[in-house]
Amino acid sequence: MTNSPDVLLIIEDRLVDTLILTRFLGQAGFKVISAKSGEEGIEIATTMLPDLILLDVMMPGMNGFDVCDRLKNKNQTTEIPVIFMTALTDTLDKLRAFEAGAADYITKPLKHEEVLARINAHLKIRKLQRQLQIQNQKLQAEIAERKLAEARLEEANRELQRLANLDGLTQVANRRLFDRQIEQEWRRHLREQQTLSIILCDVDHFKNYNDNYGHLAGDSCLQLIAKGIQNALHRSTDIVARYGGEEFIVILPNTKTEGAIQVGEVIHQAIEILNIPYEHSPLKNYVTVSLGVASIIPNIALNPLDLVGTADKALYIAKAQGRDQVVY
Ligand code: GH3
Ligand code: MG
Ligand code: MG
Ligand code: MG
Ligand code: MG
Repeated sequence: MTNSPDVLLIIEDRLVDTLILTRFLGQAGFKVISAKSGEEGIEIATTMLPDLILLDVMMPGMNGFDVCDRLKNKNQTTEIPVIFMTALTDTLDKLRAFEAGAADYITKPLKHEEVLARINAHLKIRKLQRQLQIQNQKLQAEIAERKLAEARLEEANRELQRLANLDGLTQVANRRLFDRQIEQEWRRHLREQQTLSIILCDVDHFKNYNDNYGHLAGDSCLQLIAKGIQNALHRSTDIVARYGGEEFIVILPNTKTEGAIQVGEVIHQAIEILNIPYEHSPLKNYVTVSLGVASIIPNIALNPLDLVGTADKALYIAKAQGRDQVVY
């Protein structure tokens, strides 16, 4: 807030009226500028942006109504309060003034105290309006900022959620997500009486691999295998998860036994094709996996653990039969 005086613009064709009013308002503490025609008034109003305009109605050239109309239609001047001053007292004229956007209307001969009171009233209203506008702008900015912060938080939460469901080493789903997904798929397959299949995939002689190549190489090997399994899956609904140390598990929704065995073979081959060197392997000279496949149409007497148990038994048999194979 500045302490500079409010600026009043008088638009009036009669010089003597302007002089008297200017003198009085100047003594009242205002800075007064004036124009002697509507055209000049519009120009001064647009460049000086006064705080309030006192506008005569009857002038040669543009009359006051048209001047007010024009000021109200200009962005820069639309909010400056305009008080009409005229000898006209007809109600229709007053209505026309307000239609043109006048803030107020004073009839001539002017009573100075009344002019002063009305000017002060309208300046006060204008100031309050400005404060409201500023507060409103601040509020809008705050709302926008808060919305942005909320969106960022949501995004961060989603990312956190995503990370909470991913295995840190291999970037496939972790056990937590698997447990949730298998429950969900189980219920859906129970409702729809469809076949749900899973595949357990365990790296052969991996302890020995770690012992030979070191734990870091073992980690890299697990990353490659996770990728290999993921790339071997072609349905977007299939999910691979890290089930435990060097064990992965695949959920195959709506997949019958033959299909699941086929996917098992594809994974088996995909890992073979990776050809991860394993010189000391008791089996081949590259890393191999054993896979146990299980399928079921869920019923209420069983639960997902039964399905995992069946796959685990198949995997055990695959190991017992010499590893590097798929068993149903
Ligand atoms: P099998 O053919 O019977 O599966 O033999 P195996 O050696 O693979 O089985 P075992 O369960 O005896 O050993 C699994 C090994 O996997 C033990 C552990 O050192 C290794 N392992 C488990 N998790 C990780 C891991 O995150 N990183 C690495 N590098 N090794 C892991
Ligand atoms: Mg006049
Ligand atoms: Mg006049
Ligand atoms: Mg194992
Ligand atoms: Mg193993």
